[in-house]
Amino acid sequence: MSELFPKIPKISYNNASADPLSFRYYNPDELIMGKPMKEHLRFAMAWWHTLCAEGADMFGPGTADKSFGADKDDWRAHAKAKADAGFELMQKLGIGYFCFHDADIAAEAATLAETNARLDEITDYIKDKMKDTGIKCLWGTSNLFGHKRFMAGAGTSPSVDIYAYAGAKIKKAIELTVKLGGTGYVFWGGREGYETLLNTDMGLELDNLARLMRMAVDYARSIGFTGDFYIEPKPKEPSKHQYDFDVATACNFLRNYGLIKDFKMNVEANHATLAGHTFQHELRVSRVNGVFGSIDANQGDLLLGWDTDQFPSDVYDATLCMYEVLKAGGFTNGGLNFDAKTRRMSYEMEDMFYAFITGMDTFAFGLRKAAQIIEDKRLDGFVAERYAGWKAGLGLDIINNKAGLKELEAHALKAEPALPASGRQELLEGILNRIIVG
Ligand code: XUL
Ligand code: CO
Repeated sequence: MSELFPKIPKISYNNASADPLSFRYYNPDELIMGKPMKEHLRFAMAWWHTLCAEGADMFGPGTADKSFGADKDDWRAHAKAKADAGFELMQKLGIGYFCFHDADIAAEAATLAETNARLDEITDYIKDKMKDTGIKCLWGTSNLFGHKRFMAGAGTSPSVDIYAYAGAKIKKAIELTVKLGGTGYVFWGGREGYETLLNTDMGLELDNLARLMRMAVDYARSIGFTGDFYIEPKPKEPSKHQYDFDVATACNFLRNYGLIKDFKMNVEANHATLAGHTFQHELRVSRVNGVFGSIDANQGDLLLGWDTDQFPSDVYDATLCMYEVLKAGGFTNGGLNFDAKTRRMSYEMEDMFYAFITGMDTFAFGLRKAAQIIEDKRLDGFVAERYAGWKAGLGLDIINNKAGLKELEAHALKAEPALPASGRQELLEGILNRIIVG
């Protein structure tokens, strides 16, 4: 098969080169803290942005051509051309995984049965390409937000028929994920929320959403899926309010409905900032709740209030992200999926390669620096020292549930407490800067 991007060579690590078609920081086999960079980072390509999105916005149509030389009215030819382009891109960049929605890999047909037949056919094709290249599926999902039938939600739809349709799509998407060996299944509920409470039965909607997730877990386990389910929190857009607002809200939902043991989080950087959190915050909340799972790596424009899904270039954020990843023990079933798209003005495929190289290098840099932070020990040491009082005496008794308010009062009556030690934020930020800038 002829190359779709003949001008793009295989991208390799060349620390000394100024060539933008090379990696400056990502050296896949180099060991960082005893593990190859590629295993730490587990980069994935998002089928939708890379192979489908053409840059349309609210005010104008797409600017990029994602036909990849095929007739877009011929679903089969176009679906295969997209797969060919995706595998060539992943191979040239050395990306080991991909993520997909059902709707990304084959255009929806007139009936569900026909759509499912298309999905069966194209996943045979994709599976063959996976076998030839060794590229794997990180996670799959179903698009339950694009079609107008889902305007009022899928798992939270007021319509029983649409709820059932959503269930059928989830069932198929789980089957496809299992067929492609995916180790994750994502729930992102863009329309699982509301526009106005005046027309919304929130209690019923939440209960129904949980019921659908329970059905998904039961079915997936029954057909041998051993991977993780993920909730991908996002506070808003397209809904005014989304029920999986942020990691803390999603954890409460999962615990409330007894789903927490099957689910983890797919944290997306730009969703975190839309929720008024830092990316690091969402990862830390996942980590302390034992639900750190996977990452959709992108960044937003902090001056805009919507999800711009930009390719990540912020090395500071990437460093703090990778610090959380290392502290969580690294990825198991998850990875770093670039849920990111090039800007509308960057409409050439060459731009896609620059975008991935910048994104991958940003996270490779972040990984290197995060490892340095841990090896340097000053930041972790400061935190350990700050909480040293909890290692002995009354502190330890409290931790071991051996003290109540009476014991606290007896202690407090002995002497007025000294002020807590300085938080030294500026010192710590300076240490971090020195490590990052070098
Ligand atoms: C939307 C978003 C989705 C999910 C998968 O903001 O992030 O693409 O990652 O449905
Ligand atoms: Co995402």
